[in-house]
Amino acid sequence: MQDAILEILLQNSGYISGAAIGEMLQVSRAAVWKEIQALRKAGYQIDSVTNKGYRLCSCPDILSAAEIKAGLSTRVLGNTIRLYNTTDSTNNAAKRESDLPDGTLFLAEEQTGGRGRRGNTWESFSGGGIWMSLLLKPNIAPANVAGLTLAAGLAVCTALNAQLPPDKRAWIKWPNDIVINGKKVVGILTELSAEVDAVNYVVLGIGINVNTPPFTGVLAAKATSLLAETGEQQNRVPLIRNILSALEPVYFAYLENGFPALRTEYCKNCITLGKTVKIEKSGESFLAQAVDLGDTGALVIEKDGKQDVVQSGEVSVRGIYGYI
Ligand code: BT5
Repeated sequence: MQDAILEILLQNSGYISGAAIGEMLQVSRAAVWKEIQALRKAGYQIDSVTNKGYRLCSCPDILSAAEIKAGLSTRVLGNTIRLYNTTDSTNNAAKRESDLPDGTLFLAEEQTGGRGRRGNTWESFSGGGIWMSLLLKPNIAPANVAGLTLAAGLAVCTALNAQLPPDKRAWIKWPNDIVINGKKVVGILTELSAEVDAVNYVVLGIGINVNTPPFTGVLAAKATSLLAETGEQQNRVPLIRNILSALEPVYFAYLENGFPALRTEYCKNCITLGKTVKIEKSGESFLAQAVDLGDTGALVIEKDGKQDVVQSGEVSVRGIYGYI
């Protein structure tokens, strides 16, 4: 009921009486008052005036499905939302509930077993981060699923740049990281369940360090947060909405026309191109020039005057002097 009351308050810019809310939800005014108290306790500022009722003044930076949905203009992404205080990994949660509809969004305040690619761990502090996964049911060949990581990277980069100051521009480090000032702020993990020639579902996991505490140890040199880069707490709910809104057209464009539909925009935002990179492939590592992206989103590299292509799933790319 708390979510339903919040939804009503979010839809009303002015005051709405306890009686009117009670009527909408078929509960007593006293029950409404109790839930309003609980919302206040959770950090929502709700003004109340005799004879006028309640008005929502501000929301705390806690994730709320009702708040995300209130200003969401997407057709598919985020239509259903599952929000956890704690879960092992939102990617795992999506797999456990893979019968939910296409576009279902899974979110958690904390992940106890956040995962990166190939068995890597993903630090997922409690509160302050966006740990989200989208359950997708695209009608594409399994071989084309890897490109969804690139589509997600482009959308997240666009959404971040819309709210970051120009001197803190976000860039895509091919294939699946977003970096600011040379440090990783976003990681993307795409997982697939498929038959030989058909996709059952895809889980697109996105981790964003928003207001997370400073990194220590080895991560301090290569990871950062939006808070650390801008010096300001960022509100996560509008950012989640902006990511979903940026992702949906990019996702549909990719489904229809593949990576060529995104290539120009992706290249504009990709910091890897033009750099000398260290490619780590099957236990071997070598230096090469990153020159272009092919029609499937594979990285075109040049080594000893010869061009070659590396696929996102098979390599790690590092800068020669640091993370990028
Ligand atoms: C990734 O893997 O970057 C994919 C991360 C995906 C995380 C999301 S959160 C929601 C969903 N649920 C999950 O369980 N996962 C997804 P990879 O390219 O393998 O990078 C992992 C490496 O990044 C680690 O080995 C660390 O070096 C570094 N790392 C770990 N935690 C980090 C963090 N919070 N911020 C920046 N770098 C981190």
